[in-house]
Amino acid sequence: MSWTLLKQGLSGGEHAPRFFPEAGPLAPHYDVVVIGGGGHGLACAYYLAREHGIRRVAVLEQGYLGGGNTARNTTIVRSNYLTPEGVRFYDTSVRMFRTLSEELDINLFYSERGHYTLAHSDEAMRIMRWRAEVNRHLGVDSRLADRDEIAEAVPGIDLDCGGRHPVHGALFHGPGAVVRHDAVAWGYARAAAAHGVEIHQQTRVTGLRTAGGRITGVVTDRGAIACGAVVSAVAGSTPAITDMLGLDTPIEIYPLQACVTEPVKPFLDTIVVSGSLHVYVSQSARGELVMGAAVDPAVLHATRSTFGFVEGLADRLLDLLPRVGRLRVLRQWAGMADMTPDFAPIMGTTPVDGFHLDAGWGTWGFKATPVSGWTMAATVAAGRNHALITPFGLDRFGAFALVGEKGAASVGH
Ligand code: PYC
Repeated sequence: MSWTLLKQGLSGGEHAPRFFPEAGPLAPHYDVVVIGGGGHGLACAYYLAREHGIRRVAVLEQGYLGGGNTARNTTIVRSNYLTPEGVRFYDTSVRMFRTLSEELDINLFYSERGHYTLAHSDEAMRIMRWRAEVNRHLGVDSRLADRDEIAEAVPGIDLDCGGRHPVHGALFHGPGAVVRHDAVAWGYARAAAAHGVEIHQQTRVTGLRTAGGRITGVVTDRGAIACGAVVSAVAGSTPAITDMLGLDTPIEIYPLQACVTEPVKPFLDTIVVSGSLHVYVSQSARGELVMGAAVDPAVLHATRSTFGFVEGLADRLLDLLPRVGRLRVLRQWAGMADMTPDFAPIMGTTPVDGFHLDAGWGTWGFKATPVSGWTMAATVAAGRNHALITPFGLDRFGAFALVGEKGAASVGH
């Protein structure tokens, strides 16, 4: 038992200090209202206050802080995307993650351990080569790996996958990392609050007010507030918010499920992904295998997790890593992935003046947390999209200027 725990138990009422002050009543007016108290919303609020001096900011969270997709992902960070737009954007995120523990003064357990995306066919190898070349052209450390290297890096791997899907090679991405997801949200929350940001949990947005095509306020289940700008960073609840403005997006919501096993001694110190087997797996600092699959096959606005998911995942994982067959699954869960047709996010200004979207993250929102917060804050402050996010505007769908990122998905969809 830790000394702090013992001291608290015996002190009869001495509590650890709160991470951030409890927000009182809502103020009648804020400069910016951020809807969504996950990593993205909190990071945006933090950078608004710290980098742009915009401190009258309220973050509204319908549930508890970081309880949406921030807490429901598999903690992977990487920048080995397919398009130059995606690579530049996620590379900035990786760079920000590397120094985030110091910046937020909290140990995020950022652990850079390399990331193998396995290819089970010549066609898949071609995509890996393509990604490696785009990555390296933009200064990102990715390269092809052969079977011998994979066998050495992934103890116990069956490179023939039970004879069904032999591994031809892989894309190796050195900066691939894992990081404690809840700590990212809590770190941003504490730092934002220290700069004056108010964080209101258990506060549901029920309406948005506009006048003359401009956002003027937010209606909540705790009363209405006026504001100069709104950022919506609500992942699976995006359609519920955009419907309030009659704003059309091509987003569809699919559950994305994941699970962890009981902890075992460290044996896997890299991240392994197979798009063909629909599996990604890493080992956490606690020793658990953290695993996931593709999104569920049908649109659904729910976070229920299913036996069928674990059964299917285990079936495919055991082709790859037969030695983990005796491990028991401890927990499983689901997030709501807001998928776009081109697998790239929707970010920035919208046809409603002052209303900004940070959405469409599909299966890779967590890894974008720092860069999305930073670029969204800059966009709100400047009144125009930050250069890194201009390719991701909502208007790209009407203009047929898609950013085809499907080839960089960890798992097939
Ligand atoms: O894109 O790295 C990824 C990822 C992992 C799990 C879901 N998406």
